[in-house]
Amino acid sequence: MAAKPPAGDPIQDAPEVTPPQHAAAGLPAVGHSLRIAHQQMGVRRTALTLLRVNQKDGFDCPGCAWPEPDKRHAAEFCENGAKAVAEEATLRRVTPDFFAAHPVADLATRSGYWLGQQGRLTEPMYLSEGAERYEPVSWDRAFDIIADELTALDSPDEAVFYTSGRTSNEAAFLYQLFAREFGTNNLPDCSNMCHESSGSALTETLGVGKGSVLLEDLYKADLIVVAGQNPGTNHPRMLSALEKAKANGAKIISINPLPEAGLERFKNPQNARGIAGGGTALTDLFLQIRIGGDQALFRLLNKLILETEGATDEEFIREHTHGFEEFAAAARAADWDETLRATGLDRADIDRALRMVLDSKRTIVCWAMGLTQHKHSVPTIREVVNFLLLRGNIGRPGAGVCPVRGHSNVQGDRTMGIFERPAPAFLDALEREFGFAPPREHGFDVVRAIRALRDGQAKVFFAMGGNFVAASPDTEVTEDAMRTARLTVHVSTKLNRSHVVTGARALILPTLGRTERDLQGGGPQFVTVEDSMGMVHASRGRLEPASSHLLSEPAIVCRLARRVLGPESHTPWEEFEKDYARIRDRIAAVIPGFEDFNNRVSDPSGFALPHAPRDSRSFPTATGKANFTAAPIEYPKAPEGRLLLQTLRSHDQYNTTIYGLDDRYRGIKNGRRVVLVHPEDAQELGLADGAYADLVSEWKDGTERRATGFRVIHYPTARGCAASYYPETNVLVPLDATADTSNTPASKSVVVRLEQTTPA
Ligand SMILES: Nc1nc2c(c(=O)[nH]1)N[C@H]1C(S)=C(S)[C@@H](COP(=O)(O)OP(=O)(O)OC[C@H]3O[C@@H](n4cnc5c(=O)[nH]c(N)nc54)[C@H](O)[C@@H]3O)O[C@H]1N2
Ligand SMILES: Nc1nc2c(c(=O)[nH]1)N[C@H]1C(S)=C(S)[C@@H](COP(=O)(O)OP(=O)(O)OC[C@H]3O[C@@H](n4cnc5c(=O)[nH]c(N)nc54)[C@H](O)[C@@H]3O)O[C@H]1N2
Ligand code: SF4
Ligand SMILES: [Mo]
Repeated sequence: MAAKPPAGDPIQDAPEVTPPQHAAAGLPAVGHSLRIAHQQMGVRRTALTLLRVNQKDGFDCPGCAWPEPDKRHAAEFCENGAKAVAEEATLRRVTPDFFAAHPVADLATRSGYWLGQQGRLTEPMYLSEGAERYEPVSWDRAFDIIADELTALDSPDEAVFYTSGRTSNEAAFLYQLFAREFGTNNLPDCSNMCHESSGSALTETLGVGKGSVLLEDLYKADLIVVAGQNPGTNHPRMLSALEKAKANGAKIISINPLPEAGLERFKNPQNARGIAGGGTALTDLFLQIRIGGDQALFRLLNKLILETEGATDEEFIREHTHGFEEFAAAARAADWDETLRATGLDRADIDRALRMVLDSKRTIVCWAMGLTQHKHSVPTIREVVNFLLLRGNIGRPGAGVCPVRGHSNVQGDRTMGIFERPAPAFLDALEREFGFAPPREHGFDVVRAIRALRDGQAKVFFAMGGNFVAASPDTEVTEDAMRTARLTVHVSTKLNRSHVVTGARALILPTLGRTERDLQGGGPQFVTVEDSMGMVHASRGRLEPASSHLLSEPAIVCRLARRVLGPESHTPWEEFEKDYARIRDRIAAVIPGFEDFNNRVSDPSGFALPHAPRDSRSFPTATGKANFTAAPIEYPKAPEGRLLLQTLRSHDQYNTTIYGLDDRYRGIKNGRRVVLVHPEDAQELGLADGAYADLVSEWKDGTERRATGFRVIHYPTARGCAASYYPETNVLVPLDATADTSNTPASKSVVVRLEQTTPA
């Protein structure tokens, strides 16, 4: 198995390297984002659009799920938010002429970057069986084609309905309702590849699979631990929150194999100190951990807390928790030597961290993909929970768990029922409200959906957004699996790889983006989203839609449902399409926390969803308490001569959407096929800075996977570790390499060997 850069692509990957930076944002960031925006949408549209991002009467930034502060700046967006908006509000168009000029076989040789650069999709397109090109198709005919394939299935469980995380609450609610009325819980989503490990660990230990802190809590914390997250790139406005927390006296520990510029120092473009001065140093203590060493680190810290007189919150533990004794026994057995091996840290660093932990009365732990995408991610996050429970850091101001979400509405989609393993109470509520019997059997998550396609158990693949084949692991296996489908359908804004690796027949259904006006029979509509901290608010697009042929996501689901389900469905799909307030009425009736939804969402600041551990220190778990847990310590080990590779994001991409070929903070320009290796590891492997190598992943069943032609960059990562960009390296992640319990692909700890080659 080998993956090369696509042939025939005019975009050349030729990495240039300068030293990594030590600070994020500031004026260059704003200048850079405006340049990208101007290229895509011109000066006037740029100004009009960017002024509306995250404003109370504007649209929710499609960039990430970081919450907006209540007092908003006129320019309440960050560099990467501006890029996300420009990507969507671009004036470039992909028309039927484009598809006439480019057979699918040609498009399949293009890079994801090139495909995305072609612009917005404008008309529904159909690839009929055996055809070489997509051709325009009417919406009615498109729904007929889908209905024909769906009704021909032997069982509704042969269909898979994927969701990416930009879909609004309204569209997501309708989509899961449609899938369940059709008869399946096959509702995998990007969360399966993202924060599923957080959801699994938090549901089991705290009873709610979401973060327990609000923005104000960050401002009140004494200590904020940022583990496995690169906010300078992926949640840029989190840096403003960290800056404010520091001004209020907080200390910050960052735990990361890479020294990420944004966590070192922040030059806030929105204040004088950031513009003229040196900015704010954010991190007080940097723990440069080996990949996958976090569980061992938190376990040892827990042991040290237990060994410190008076350091635990005994009353909280007694009143609110379960399983303390068993956990404490495991923690006391934690071993210094093993911890130092697992983490690569030295004793002095851990002692320093302990002092900061003990000095803090209010501690928050924030994390993202560096904690969730390993085989042992669920026990790792459970150990973080143990760490917080020990000192009573759950359910009080300035303290708690803060899994920082990715896609702008990924958390909301879950709340709306996009989940392959829905809770019985949720299904009961659907049944009561809509008068049908929803399927009770669990459906496929992402990895199981790929296996089901591969093995012929799934035949229709429908995606509400996203780029399934590029985002999923084991690219070649996934692409082959997709090709076995009878029909693949993508509701999309932009062209991507998933449109060119298709089933026997394929449809592209173009849809409105966040920035665009959504006019329906009942007048102008808005949608709602939920951010990473459980705040729900409205989002209203204002731009003229990219094409007059676009349908909104709710409209697509409503028309599809009417066509597929016919008169047997008693759901008022037509009414829902006309007036989204009617959808919100039903959400209010089904989902706890949304009572009086239409009324409450008219408050421009939105409203907070209830969170029992945060609000009242009550824990809806099986034991009725917060659960301490005790799992064996695990950490990934690479055999002699091998490295642990993490697959991560550059500064110029949004998941599989590539904005450009630079990774400014890491000092890399004009190329993405790079692998960052510690200079001493590189030396031991005989790889000079600038050498070229293939990355070969070695899986325990003896299979190998290869990605070719990477430039080796000597870089100050932790020893024994390497880093390279996703999605180019997804080919290296075996489909079976997943996290225990959550089944999330373990894309942050891939064992690789580097084979030197000559440059292409
Ligand atoms: N601009 C931009 N914004 C985005 C996205 C984007 O692609 N571009 N994607 C969005 C999405 S969907 C998500 S989920 C988030 C992702 O946000 P992040 O999780 O910040 O994204 P990654 O680039 O995967 O970075 C993982 C970080 O974890 C570190 N890390 C890797 N392995 C380990 C480990 O074992 N332990 C520790 N302690 N650290 C480790 C890496 O060095 C890196 O700093 O961002 C969202 N926001
Ligand atoms: N190796 C490796 N793999 C990973 C990760 C990793 O760190 N390493 N990260 C994982 C994570 S955290 C995630 S979240 C997944 C992401 O997986 P996905 O969410 O499937 O991928 P995206 O790249 O975000 O999807 C981009 C596409 O979404 C479409 N789109 C954009 N906006 C809209 C919209 O408003 N509506 C609709 N209908 N479509 C829209 C566009 O057509 C665009 O091409 O990837 C995962 N895969
Ligand atoms: S932090 Fe995230 S939501 Fe906020 S402006 Fe930046 S990309 Fe958009
Ligand atoms: Mo994500």
